[in-house]
Amino acid sequence: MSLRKFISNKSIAALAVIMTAFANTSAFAQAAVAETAKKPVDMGPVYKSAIFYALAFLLLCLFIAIIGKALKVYELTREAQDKPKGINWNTVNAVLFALFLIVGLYGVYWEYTVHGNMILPEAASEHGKKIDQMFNITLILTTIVFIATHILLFGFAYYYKYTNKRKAYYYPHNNTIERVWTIVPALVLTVLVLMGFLTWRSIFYKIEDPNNKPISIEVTSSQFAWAIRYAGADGVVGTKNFKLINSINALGIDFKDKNTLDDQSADEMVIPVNKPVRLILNSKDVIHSFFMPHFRVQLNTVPGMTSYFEFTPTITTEEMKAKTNDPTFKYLFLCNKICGDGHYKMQKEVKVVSIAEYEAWLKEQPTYLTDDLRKEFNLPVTPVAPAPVDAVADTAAVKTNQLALKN
Ligand SMILES: [Cu+2]
Repeated sequence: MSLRKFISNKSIAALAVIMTAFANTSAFAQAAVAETAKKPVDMGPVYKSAIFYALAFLLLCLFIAIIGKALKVYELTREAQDKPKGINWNTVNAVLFALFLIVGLYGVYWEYTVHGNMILPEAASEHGKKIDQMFNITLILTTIVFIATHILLFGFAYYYKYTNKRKAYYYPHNNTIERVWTIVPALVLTVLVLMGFLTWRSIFYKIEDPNNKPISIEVTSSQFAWAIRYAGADGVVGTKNFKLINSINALGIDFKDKNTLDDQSADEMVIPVNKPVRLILNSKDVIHSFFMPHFRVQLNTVPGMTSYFEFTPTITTEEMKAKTNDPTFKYLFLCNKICGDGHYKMQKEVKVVSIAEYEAWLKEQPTYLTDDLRKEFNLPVTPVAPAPVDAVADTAAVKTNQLALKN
């Protein structure tokens, strides 16, 4: 069989396949129309369905395959007629590389300008500013390196495309270049790592201001909820023991410890602005991650182990609503570790308020100690009025409690 005949046979076969495919599609379409006519179902706009995109993708593949085949036919025809090659694929590849660079760099610019606005608002905590500064320095450095290396990579592929006027130069090794591209990144990374280390150290090991002592809040994670415990008037979150966990004592609080008697439970986290907050974090079942994105706070909560984090909120919820121009703005804390199928439910609101609002809110929160728990721990059923820590020793009620504890 001659080449020309082979090509035409092949083209007819390909055409037949395409025709069959289109015929089938139209048969499908007819069937679908008939079906829709029978019972009208509102499927929403067509572009919202996954099948639409799957079909569009298949159609694109088919289109590319047809173009590919047509080009092949064109080339084979030229070859059969002993004509020089019609398409210089080296040039096509080189131009595609250059196009990819331009489109890619525009994509980077677009990402930074359009999605750049979607990142978190400014840090709402003292140490958060340092974290953001570190993040920005790293981002600027890596962006410069990213753009430079990609211009070189795609630029070389375009500029040094194959031509029979030039021969490749064999250049296997250069010690100076090796030294430069080893030492420069090593130095930059050393500076970045040291900066990270020193920033982290300044966040964790800071000297406590005796005039502005932190308020303690305990957060316990479990699948799939958070329990918040405030220290109460004494400022101390009392001890827990997992062996005491039962249906009425979900956290296993040890009420033999007098520091627990005024501990309060809360459904949301309310914290005063410009006052340090000491978080006491632990977990009842698996490892979760306590995450407060706006305050740049994240720490694992680990069963059998307590972790701590101290931070100072600097922007109230109301101020942030104004700054972000979003009246629905809410601070959140959430779980940042896939801990099971209900993981997505693990989030609670954080409200940053003035100290006066905080104190008023705290008064409304119930104590963990209920009458049932008083009975279980042999404590007098008359509730103990929360009192300042200095006055606690003088309170008759506490004396009664201590007596009860001794018994
Ligand atoms: Cu989780």
